[in-house]
Amino acid sequence: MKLTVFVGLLICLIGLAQGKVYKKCELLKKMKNSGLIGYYGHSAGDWLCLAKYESGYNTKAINNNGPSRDYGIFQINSKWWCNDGKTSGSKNACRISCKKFLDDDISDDIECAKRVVRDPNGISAWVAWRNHCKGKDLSQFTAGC
Ligand SMILES: [Ca+2]
Repeated sequence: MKLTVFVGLLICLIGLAQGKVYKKCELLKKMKNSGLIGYYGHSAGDWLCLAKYESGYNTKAINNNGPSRDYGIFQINSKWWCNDGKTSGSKNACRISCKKFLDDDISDDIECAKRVVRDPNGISAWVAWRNHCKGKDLSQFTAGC
């Protein structure tokens, strides 16, 4: 019985180390401290709305698109930005393993998101931003923080 509890605890701890679901205000604070808010003119509302609709603030989110996959809180794509070892013709523009976008430290995710918005498409690279955030009142995303 004791062993079962121990193994259960261990699995929980491994789970915590591997990823997390951010609270809105915690994510906002991290984004502010990393210089993402205001970067290339994009607001806190833009980034929180984007992350909400892309991943539900979950760093463990993965979506398989067939030829490529989207990883982490910003759903960064393996065709263009990161290397997952199974996407043919990956550009890996952020020069990073996609696995790094699934852990609970989002510093590297934020650096890659900055790289994405420096491209001509800017924040429109994210379909969820275009569909759910663009031109909308985003004040609910920062309310209470
Ligand atoms: Ca990371």
